[in-house]
Amino acid sequence: MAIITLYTETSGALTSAGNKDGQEIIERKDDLLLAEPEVKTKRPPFFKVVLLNDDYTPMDFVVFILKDVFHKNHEEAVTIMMDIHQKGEGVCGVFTRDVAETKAELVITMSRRSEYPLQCRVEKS
Ligand code: TYC
Repeated sequence: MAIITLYTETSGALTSAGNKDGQEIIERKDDLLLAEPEVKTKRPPFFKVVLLNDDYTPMDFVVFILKDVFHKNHEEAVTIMMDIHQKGEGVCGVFTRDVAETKAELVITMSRRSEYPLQCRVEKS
């Protein structure tokens, strides 16, 4: 009898198996004589939010954004802002796709409301 094993957890607790006729059998994992199937887990992709330098957005506003949107403390925010100011761009944080996109939108909305041209982009990490 061929048993197709479908592991639902890796802890050695109850697992579910089925025989050829499709009947479900519940066995303990350590009672099975079958080879361990590979359990592949995948990490979610991460995305960087990159802030770009410009000549018009005040430094204080960028520091405010870094604190408010990216939860940096004052020192971190000043360091990141100065880094962007000197190098042209810099990473504010790494997030899952939805979080990165929401933060980037927030940066743009807040900047435009204050009539600053601050730009940012989201890029795969
Ligand atoms: N270059 C700006 C200035 O001199 C400051 C600035 C820093 C602007 C970082 C944007 O992402 C930025 N006022």
